[in-house]
Amino acid sequence: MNAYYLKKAKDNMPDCAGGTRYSDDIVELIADERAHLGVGVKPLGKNRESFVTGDRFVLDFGEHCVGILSFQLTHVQSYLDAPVCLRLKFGEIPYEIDTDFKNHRGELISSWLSEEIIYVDFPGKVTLPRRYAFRYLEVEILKTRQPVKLTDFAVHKSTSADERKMQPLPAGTDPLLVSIDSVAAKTLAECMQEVYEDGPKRDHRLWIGDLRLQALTDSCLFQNHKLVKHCLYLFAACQKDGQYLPGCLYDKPELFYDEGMGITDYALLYAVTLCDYYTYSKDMETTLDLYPVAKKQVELAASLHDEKGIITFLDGWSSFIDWAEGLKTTTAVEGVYLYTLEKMAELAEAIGKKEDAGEYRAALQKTRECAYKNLFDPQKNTFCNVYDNNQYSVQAQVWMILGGVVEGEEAWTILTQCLSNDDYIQPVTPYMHHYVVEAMIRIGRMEEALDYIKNYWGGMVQAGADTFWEVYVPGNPTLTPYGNLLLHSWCHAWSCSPAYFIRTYFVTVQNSPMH
Ligand code: RAM
Repeated sequence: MNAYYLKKAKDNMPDCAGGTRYSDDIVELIADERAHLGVGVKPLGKNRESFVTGDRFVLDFGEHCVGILSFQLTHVQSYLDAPVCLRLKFGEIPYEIDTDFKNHRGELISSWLSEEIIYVDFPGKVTLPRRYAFRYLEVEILKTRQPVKLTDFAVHKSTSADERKMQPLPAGTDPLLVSIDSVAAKTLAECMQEVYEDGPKRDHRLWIGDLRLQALTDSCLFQNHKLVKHCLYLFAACQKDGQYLPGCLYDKPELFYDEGMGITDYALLYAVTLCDYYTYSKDMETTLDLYPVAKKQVELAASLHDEKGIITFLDGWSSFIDWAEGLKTTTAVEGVYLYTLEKMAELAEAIGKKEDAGEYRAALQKTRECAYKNLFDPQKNTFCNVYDNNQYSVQAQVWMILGGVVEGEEAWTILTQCLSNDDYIQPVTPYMHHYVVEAMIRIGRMEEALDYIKNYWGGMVQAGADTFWEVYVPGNPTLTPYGNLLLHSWCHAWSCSPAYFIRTYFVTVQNSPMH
């Protein structure tokens, strides 16, 4: 680990705070066709206080919470002469409470599922040691010899977002946009802990792809530049000669990264995150400090281009782009490289690195030409090539547009012919949908971009989301990259970016950094 960068990361530890949320509101789970995955809730009023073996209830905290749970357990009449055994089950959405965790099958380990069986020896306040992400809590009294009183259920919440800094959208804004913006802001705030976690329920990890969208959106909402700085320094501390930065890292109990977690596009997006950081913070000192790390990512990618000028992958390194099954990614990753080059050219100019800026611009022009020549099929009028086994994908078209390989009307025709066309692999994650919107905005299709946001993120709002999900494919609610929906994160960082779009391009917000 690089000790200098690690110290800088530690010097910039964000503060986490958050109030306490109590609930004694109970709900019943009901079958509801309109609710996501067919499970909704019906309010049943206030909880009673006294329980015996076999009782069960579901509390609704009224909002997604990340924090520590506590409650009071006391006797009703006589002293509790034997331990009380409880089962506590946490759910971000009603479906998780409704589905037996024992039925879990899938690729991710089931220890991520939040369920505890606890034994309480003495009456008093019970505080659980772990942090949970949930809105619904199911409590089952598995064993008690005497009736027992359970009250004062509370979550002691945690976030590094200062929600007071968030400006409201002006009166008269389209209510759907207001809802999308507030769900996005909530999603981001919940994922803002000591790092930008990808999801507070699962992973709890700092991934570069998620970080890029979180930091960008945060700049328009809570402006926690210190958190961005902390995360950028953590990654810088992981820099190793001749290698990209790792795709993700763990910050607890101490900084660690997995050598096998190499994601080419994410390493490049580190540089993009630094460019964005400078745009919003104008923090020259940090930017200059981290610029060499960003530059290294670009240099390495440049050196890995083949004789035709197309990117190849470092041994043992993969790519991400999207969770779409079977997706081939060379074209898209080439687009990420070009997108990064353009941002780095702008950054280099802004911080007085004129020579670098010139080199980035020259590389940009040359590499765009190579990409058009070798990755575009003029007969089919689409990016389809041998590098990607002649596969058609929206992901490839979007990233070529973002890389500036095609522009204007030509780009728009390419984009419209691939969206909703079954011959093409379609985006799966809100992360990839972010880049579809960015591509539309890049070529000036503002109205279409706004409609896209309303349809896609608005679709989640209409299906009852109060935080945005990790995976969402309209019309295909059971699609899962993990073999099981129970392991999805229902408050996922990379889904928070519509607030960035809305506040940057579609609504004028007071004191916005961009207006
Ligand atoms: C999953 C998470 C995370 C993402 C990686 C690539 O583990 O969804 O957000 O960045 O995949």
